[in-house]
Amino acid sequence: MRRSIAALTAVLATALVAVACESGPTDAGASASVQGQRAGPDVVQVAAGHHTFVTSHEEIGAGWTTFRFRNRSDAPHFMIIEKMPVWEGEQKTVEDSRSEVVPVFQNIMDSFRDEGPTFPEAGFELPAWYGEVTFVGGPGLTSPGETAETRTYLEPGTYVIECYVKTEDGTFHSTEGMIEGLVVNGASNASGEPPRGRVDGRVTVSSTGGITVESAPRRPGNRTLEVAFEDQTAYSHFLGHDVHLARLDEGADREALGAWMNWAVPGGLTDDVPEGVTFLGGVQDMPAGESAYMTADLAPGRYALVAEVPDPADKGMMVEFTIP
Ligand SMILES: [Cu+2]
Repeated sequence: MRRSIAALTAVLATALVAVACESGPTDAGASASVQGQRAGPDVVQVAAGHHTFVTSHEEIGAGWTTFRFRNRSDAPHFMIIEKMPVWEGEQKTVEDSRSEVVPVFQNIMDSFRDEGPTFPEAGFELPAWYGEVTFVGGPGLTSPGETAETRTYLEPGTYVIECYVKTEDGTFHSTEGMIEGLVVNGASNASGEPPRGRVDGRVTVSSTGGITVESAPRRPGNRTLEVAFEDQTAYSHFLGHDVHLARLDEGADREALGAWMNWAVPGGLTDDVPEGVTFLGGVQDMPAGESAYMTADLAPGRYALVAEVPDPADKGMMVEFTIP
């Protein structure tokens, strides 16, 4: 099951990851964290631009790693992290995703829109190795101007980061170039127990129980939530479940948000986010039994935790909490 999820998810994910070097870890801007967390060998800064990722590191040590994800564009983005397999003795890389996965997912999306394939030569079949890709979290949906942090454990390997939000005409951000590589080498980053600082709440997600808020932050401020994946599966959009945090303004339309959370329908997961919804990050798909941590600035108000799956409310995967 994990394989099939990974395979399909990877296809989508591959569509959009671009990494560039924005600022080094010794940069003044980098060391003064927006979220108050100091820079270090276990912190990677990522700036999302117009269909680009600019990262502070292209190679990092292994261990618990915080991705500080700043959205500097005018569209929503996320950063799913995919561990690439060794297939028939060959390490797959971002180049393989760009050439064999991204075009196929775009063609699949084109067919959902009753349009001819953008990449006719790529066809509609994902490569066999795609089934061996493992999704290991990464920052969730983040609205323009917002900063999100997600801390996840990375073992040594070759990774791809990507965003598969779509433009309003149905082109994946990954197709536009928002897909990049990341190498995790054999050295430990020597970071301590996860996460740094305290944990203010805990959330679980499962295919049978949906999203459960075991404990929620009780006060406004910079707050960290543990997100634990009790299981993982593949839904009708080929992908597994994840958890995104959204602030809901007065008048936010829950129904519109639920419909938007499915990439496989026209209008779903596009640059056009439902009104009154501001995404503040989250934790992308992870294997069963694993956890990651998300950190966001929470003002008093109403919040939703929602999965990027078809009809999340019906699956118990759209729940709310309030910061008084
Ligand atoms: Cu994007």
